[in-house]
Amino acid sequence: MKTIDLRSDTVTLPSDEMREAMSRAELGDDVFGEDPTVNRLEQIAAERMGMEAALLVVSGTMGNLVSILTHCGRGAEVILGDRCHTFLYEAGGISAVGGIHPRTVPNQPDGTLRLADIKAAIRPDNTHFPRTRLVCLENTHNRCDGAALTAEYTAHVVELARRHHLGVHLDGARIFNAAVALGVDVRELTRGVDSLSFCLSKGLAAPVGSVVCGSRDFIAEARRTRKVLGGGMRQAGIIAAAGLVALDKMIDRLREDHDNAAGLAQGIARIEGLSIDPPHVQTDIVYFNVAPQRMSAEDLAQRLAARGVRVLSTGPGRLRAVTHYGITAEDIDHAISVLTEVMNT
Ligand code: TLP
Repeated sequence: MKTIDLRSDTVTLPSDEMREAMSRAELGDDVFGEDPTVNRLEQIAAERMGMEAALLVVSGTMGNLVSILTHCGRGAEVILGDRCHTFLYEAGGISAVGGIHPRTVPNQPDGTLRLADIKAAIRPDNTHFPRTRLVCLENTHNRCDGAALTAEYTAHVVELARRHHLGVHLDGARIFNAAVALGVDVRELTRGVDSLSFCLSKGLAAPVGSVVCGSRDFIAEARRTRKVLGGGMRQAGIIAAAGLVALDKMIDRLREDHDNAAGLAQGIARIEGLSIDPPHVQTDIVYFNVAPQRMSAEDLAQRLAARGVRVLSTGPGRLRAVTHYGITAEDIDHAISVLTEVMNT
């Protein structure tokens, strides 16, 4: 039985071309700055993002942690969305490791933070308060149905942050999904932010790695932070080689994942007992609900898995399916028919 694994776009396996590139990669000791493949990846990533410099890190979690620690000292406060990945799913790293205080404001269903909410959360200068240093955005927004934040919205946040002398960090784990969905160059979505982290190992299908981008000075400092966290890697060109293929070959095809996600969402909307809101899926992430009187989300996920379709149960009555490299339109049709069968038995 073929397994159709829709739990996440992190389950992608590297393409043959990536494996080939990894086996042939020119290597050196990256802690000495001497791995030519890592250096090439960092240079190309920075150019792609319209930033001065870049730094390869192990994961998206490390990318956000390195960035936020580099922006903030202990006791500083970060404004971020209450549904963002850094707040929900990064093991409280900014507090645990950095002594940084998270100040959440509500994420709107489209993944944005209201400008008025950000403004109201900025602390006045008073010895009772932590000092606000940074605003974090997430694009696309994982828990907000994979919504893409527009360039206009990002520019408004950057402008507000500037006025208050705050930095802006962008968790761009899936920033290329946003660029493809909005039909813009990715630089439009990064313009003005002080740092961003994007992942090679999600929709772009590389086996390991994320990249932090920022100014030359910021990245020099971030390199030190990465070292503190034990993230200085040696012959990391092995993974950078796959990352270079990811940037060269895997971006344009994200459109296919978005089409498959839209097809899946349409199929789900037709199945009795399931519902989906909003019905319009913008990128590769599809959240949907199962009527509690029919079965629990865990139950549904288990019954699907027994038939070779894997999705994630993400809360009471709520599930997530993510399309990615290796999932075809036929797989989506099959997944819809399995879902229909499970809901009818
Ligand atoms: N997200 C994973 C899980 O951790 C939930 C997933 O399957 O979606 N930012 C965003 C927006 C993310 O979605 C993720 C991973 C990360 C950062 C962290 O990346 P990794 O897993 O590489 O540490």
